[in-house]
Amino acid sequence: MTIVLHGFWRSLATFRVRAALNLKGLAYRENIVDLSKGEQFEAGFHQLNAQHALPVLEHAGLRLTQSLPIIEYLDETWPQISLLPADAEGRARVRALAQITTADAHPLVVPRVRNYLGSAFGVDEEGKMAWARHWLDLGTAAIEDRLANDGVAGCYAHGDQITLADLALVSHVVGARLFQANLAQAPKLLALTERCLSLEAFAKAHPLVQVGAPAA
Ligand SMILES: N[C@@H](CCC(=O)N[C@@H](CS)C(=O)NCC(=O)O)C(=O)O
Repeated sequence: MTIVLHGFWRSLATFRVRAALNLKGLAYRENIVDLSKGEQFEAGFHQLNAQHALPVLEHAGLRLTQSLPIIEYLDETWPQISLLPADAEGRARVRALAQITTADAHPLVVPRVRNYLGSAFGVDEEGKMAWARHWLDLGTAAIEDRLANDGVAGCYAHGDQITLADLALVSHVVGARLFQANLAQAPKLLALTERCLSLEAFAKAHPLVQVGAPAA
C-alpha cells in the first residue's frame, strides 16, 4: 500500500519522518507543500491537516500527523528494526530526549511563530534569528547535559542502537545549523549526528538534498 508523505525540504519534522521511513526501508512518495509560499494554508492542505503543519503521512486510508506519533506508527507497523528500546525506562528516556527538541525547542522556531513575532510585535529578521538561536541553544545545552551525564549514550543517543531519539536529535542539529545557532559546546550531540548522517538513511533524508533546497 502506497505511503504518501506531505513535506517540505526545510521542515525538520518532515526530515525526522523521512529518515525513519528510510531506516525501515519503506518506499514512499513525497508531496511537496511549499511552506515559504504559504501552501500549508491552502484549502487542499487544510482538508489534510487543519493545524496547517507538516508532516502528514497517508497510509492504508489513515492520515497521520505529528512526527513522533507518525514514527511510532511506522515502528509498530514495521517492527523489524525497532526504533524504541525494549524496556519501559529506556523508552521513557528516548522519548524524553526526543521531546527536548520536538516539544520544547523546535516549536518555538517554526514559521508561524517567527511570522507572528514580525506581524504582532514588529520583530525584524535579525531579531527572529536571535529568538530562534536562543531557544535552540537552550535545547542543545539540555540535550548535551543528558547525553554526557546519564551514562546511557553509546554510539548513538541510547546505547549503540539507533532510536527515535537519534531521529529527533539529528533534526535538532540540522535546524541549529540552518539558524546558525551555537553547537560548539555539544561534542556528544555533534558526534552522534555525524555518525547518523554518515548513514544513507539519514543522508538521503537531509533537508539540503531535497527538491527545492538551495543549491549551496
Ligand atoms: N510538532 C510537530 C511540528 C509540526 C510543525 O510545526 N511543522 C512545521 C515544519 S517543521 C510546519 O509545518 N510549520 C508551518 C508553519 O509554521 O506555518 C511535529 O513534530 O510534527
